[in-house]
Amino acid sequence: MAAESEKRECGFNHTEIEPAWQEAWDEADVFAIPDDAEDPAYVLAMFPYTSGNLHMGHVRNYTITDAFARFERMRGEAVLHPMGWDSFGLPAENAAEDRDTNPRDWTLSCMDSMREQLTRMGFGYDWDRELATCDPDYYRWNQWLFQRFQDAGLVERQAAELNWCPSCETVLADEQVEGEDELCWRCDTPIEHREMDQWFLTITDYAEELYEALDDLDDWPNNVREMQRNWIGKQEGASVAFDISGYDEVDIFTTRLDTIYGATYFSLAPGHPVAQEIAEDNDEVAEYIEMAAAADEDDLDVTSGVFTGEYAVNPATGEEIPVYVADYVLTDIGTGALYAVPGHDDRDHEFASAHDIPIQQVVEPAEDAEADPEDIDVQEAAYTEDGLLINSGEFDGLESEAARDRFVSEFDGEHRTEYNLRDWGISRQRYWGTPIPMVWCNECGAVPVPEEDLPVELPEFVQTTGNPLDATEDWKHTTCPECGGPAERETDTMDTFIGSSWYFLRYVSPDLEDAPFDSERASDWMPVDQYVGGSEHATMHLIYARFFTKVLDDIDLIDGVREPFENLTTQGMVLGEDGLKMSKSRGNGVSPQRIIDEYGADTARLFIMEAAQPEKEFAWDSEGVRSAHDFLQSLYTLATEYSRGEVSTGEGSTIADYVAREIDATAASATSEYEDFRFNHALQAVRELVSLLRRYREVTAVDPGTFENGLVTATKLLAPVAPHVAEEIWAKLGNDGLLAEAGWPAAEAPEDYDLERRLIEDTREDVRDIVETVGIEDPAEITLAVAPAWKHDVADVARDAENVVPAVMQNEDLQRHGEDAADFAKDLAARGHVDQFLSPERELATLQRAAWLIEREFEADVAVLSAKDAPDDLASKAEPGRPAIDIVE
Ligand code: ANZ
Ligand code: ZN
Repeated sequence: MAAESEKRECGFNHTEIEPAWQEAWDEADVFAIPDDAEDPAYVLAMFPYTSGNLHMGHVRNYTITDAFARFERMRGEAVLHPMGWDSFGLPAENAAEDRDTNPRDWTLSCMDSMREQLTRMGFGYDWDRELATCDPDYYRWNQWLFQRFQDAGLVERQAAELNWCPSCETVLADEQVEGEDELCWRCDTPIEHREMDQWFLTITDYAEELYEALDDLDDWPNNVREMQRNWIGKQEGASVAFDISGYDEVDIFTTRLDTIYGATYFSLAPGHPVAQEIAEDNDEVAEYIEMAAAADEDDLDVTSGVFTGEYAVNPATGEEIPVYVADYVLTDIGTGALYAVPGHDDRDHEFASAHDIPIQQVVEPAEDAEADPEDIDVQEAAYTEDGLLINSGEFDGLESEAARDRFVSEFDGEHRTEYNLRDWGISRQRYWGTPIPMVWCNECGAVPVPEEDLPVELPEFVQTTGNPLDATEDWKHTTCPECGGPAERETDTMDTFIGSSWYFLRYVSPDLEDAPFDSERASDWMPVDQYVGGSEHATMHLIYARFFTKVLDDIDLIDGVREPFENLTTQGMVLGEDGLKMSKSRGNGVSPQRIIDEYGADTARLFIMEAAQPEKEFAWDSEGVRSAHDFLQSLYTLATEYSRGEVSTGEGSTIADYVAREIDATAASATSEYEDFRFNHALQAVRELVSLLRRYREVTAVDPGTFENGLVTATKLLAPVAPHVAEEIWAKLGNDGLLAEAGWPAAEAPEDYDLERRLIEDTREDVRDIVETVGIEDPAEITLAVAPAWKHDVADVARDAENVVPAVMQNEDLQRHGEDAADFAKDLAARGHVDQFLSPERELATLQRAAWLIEREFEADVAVLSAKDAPDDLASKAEPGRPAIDIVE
């Protein structure tokens, strides 16, 4: 009992200190940034979807940005660290139905509870800049920007396949189609696929820049850049015209023009105009096209297709090859037509095998290729590598690459670049989103809602089988802004990704009423310096935001900012204690709430940051959580005892000098680790410093200046990660003002301090080795002797010499040491490499400062001597970086 209450008395109580410091920060407005700040450090976490609950992934994400923002702030930077809500989307409509409320009220209550949870974690945001995408003051700018994109020619109507419920007579979002059988979520009727016109942003206009600029995003993870490259899918190839008698010439797109001699059939996409034309007189083809249009993407395999009875002329061979219509050829890729080479393409091979089409080899492995030409049998499988041409007339022997170039002119083709990237369909047939600001008029067509009528606000929510906007008659019926006649509002809303494509700009001027953001300030404050979020956003969100930024720059809303995020960190997952992904069904989730209640936010933050570097995943570990908690308590206790005068103080000493140097070195290394986002390394250094202070206090009366500096430094270095307890200690040590606003420790390590550390470590290791191998039970006296200056001189000469021994022997100063110098030179030469060493004076001083560590470890007296003060036979064994060691029992 006594021990327990003693602990209470010394420890901190997180349930008291955490809310108190949160309030203090709030009152002092620590995290607000003035509008006139110049180019602040912009530290941003991907804003959360308003689910109502903070999970561990959020906690990790927001701990990382908060720690970095606090670090930058303590270093004297102006810091923009805002928070907001990605608050549109279908889940709110479902929740509204389940709970008999409406999406708005539901979403607002989720925001309230999440805000509260974020605050309890001690995250420091400039809440004056809070935004929510479902707020009309925000989404009016989605609408306004949509119209600016229209002005810039970046908005199009295009046909797209939608889910249609014939019973509810409504379009359904993908999420409203349930199960393998694709049933309507409301009435369980099997849905149909219908082509309908939708709103698109023509992001493909930016495909080339989005692709090429990835090369310059040096501070993005490579895997994210690679995922974006794949998503954009740039392919350099060629197009060539083929004749089909009785029809227009058909252009094909290919990346393998070198294989043209091997084309054994020709294939059109079902949507290709020539396929449609053929279908007019060919029932079989017509039926196939209809079937393909109705089928679901995954229903048809590669072999699905139909022979048209027509033939195309291969311009290389003059031969006629059969024309097929096949579903694996996509209408909107390339030209929607291709010549097929079953010998060298897997899909063509499968199709040809199924339709008994000949397979012809036209490329064989080159000499340096892995495959042996003898082993290639294209009847069995396609050979898809480059190589040397065969069966290609006068071009046999040509390399694939050269052939691709040559054939462009040979067969009247054109170089052509294609992208897999499609235009961005932004129409959603649901309620909880930004209304697309258009009106449909029978006379005038699609008419933009005039700027002064923005925002087009969402009407009250109603429960219906389809889209609530369609069912709200008085909202839907309006007049045409152009002719004043009766008209209907567009009832589609925007993809929620629109809202997250520019929110980082709104934070710059969140209350601005006449523009989405202050252009001048945004141009100064952007790009975001550090963006942190989940890797699931590697493609969509992070491509859309890049696209928006480029467009906004092109339409002069920002100036010279073409990329939104300079540094990107994608944080790894937090796994359950069992090493598996946290999930409800597994029951291995850890609730942030519970951890905060039990241990406090600081402990959760510290554990998470120590567990791994941000990019890596890690498993939850209760032991690690307790260790983090114990560490915080122990630092707090040490500081408390010191502040109460319970730590005995005395004069400065060599020990104090050692500790002082370690403090500086720790501050320096932790600072550079913070800069590099290696928080776990920084925290490891802090733990070591605190453990050193504890040992210091145990061996001697401490020098108060040094000891207090150590406590303050450790506390400051810890403050970004465990800010509440750090404030508490800071106050305990008698400091005024908030630590969150205090300066970062000066961070100059003593010069070549790593050499000092290595010398000390190596020496301790050597002593341990000797004690062990010689079997010394109880060492009484340990003598260390530093090498004489001439040995250092030999090492210096040897380090730069090509021929070590002659170089040393020709040195006049070293000649005095004759044989000895020559022997040592030979030794060094044999090692092939000479390290950097401290001077003999510095070695002596370093070891003297560290002697207490050895004394403590071996409970023996330690003497550190210069070469001339040491017995000759001992000193002669010393080398630079390796003092001689004598141990007496
Ligand atoms: C002839 C050829 C020979 C091709 C060969 C490939 C290998 P990847 O595969 O990503 O490089 N293609 C062209 N238009 C298409 C369409 N609308 N739908 C489906 N496929 C289409 O993409 C380029 C290749 O995809 C092109 O090069 C073309 O087939 C096919 F040994 O042409 B290739
Ligand atoms: Zn009209």
